[in-house]
Amino acid sequence: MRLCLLMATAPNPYECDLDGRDPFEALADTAGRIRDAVASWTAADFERSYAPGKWSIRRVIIHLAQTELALGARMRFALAEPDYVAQPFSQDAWLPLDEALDAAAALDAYTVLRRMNLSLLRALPAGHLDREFSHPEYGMLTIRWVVSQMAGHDLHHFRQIQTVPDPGEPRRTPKNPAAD
Ligand code: NI
Repeated sequence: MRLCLLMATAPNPYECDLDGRDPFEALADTAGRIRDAVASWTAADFERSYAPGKWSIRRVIIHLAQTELALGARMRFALAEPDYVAQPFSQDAWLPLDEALDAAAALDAYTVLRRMNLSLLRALPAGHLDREFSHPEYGMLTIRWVVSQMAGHDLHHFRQIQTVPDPGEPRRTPKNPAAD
């Protein structure tokens, strides 16, 4: 896992979560898989956490919606503005802002924003995926890099969600606890 991170050409923190999958294929797939995984859950089920002291699954899904919003906006700024410099955002500062959101609304926001972002990406003219912008911490990035970041980030959190059992099922052990 560590070797994979070292070999990345840019410090995409979720490169290993993708595990070689095509990021566009994963991006189009994971939100629906998350929705299916929690389809039978009640509001109380979403308040369970994937590990002691960690976010509840409702908060994880709020975080996914916020990430879709923030990175979707980042891509649009990068595509629309010359020499765009991304504004970093803190997940821990953002989460309380939307903490009142219920899990069903968070899931809807995440999945609809994903559809909107996929529509944008699929309609991009040739070459626009390689459009560059800068980030104060990561340096020069491209739209393509953000796609890989989003796709790997999804899978990272999907694995957390998968460790929380459906009601009535025994708790499962993560396949790779070290990666969580
Ligand atoms: Ni995250």
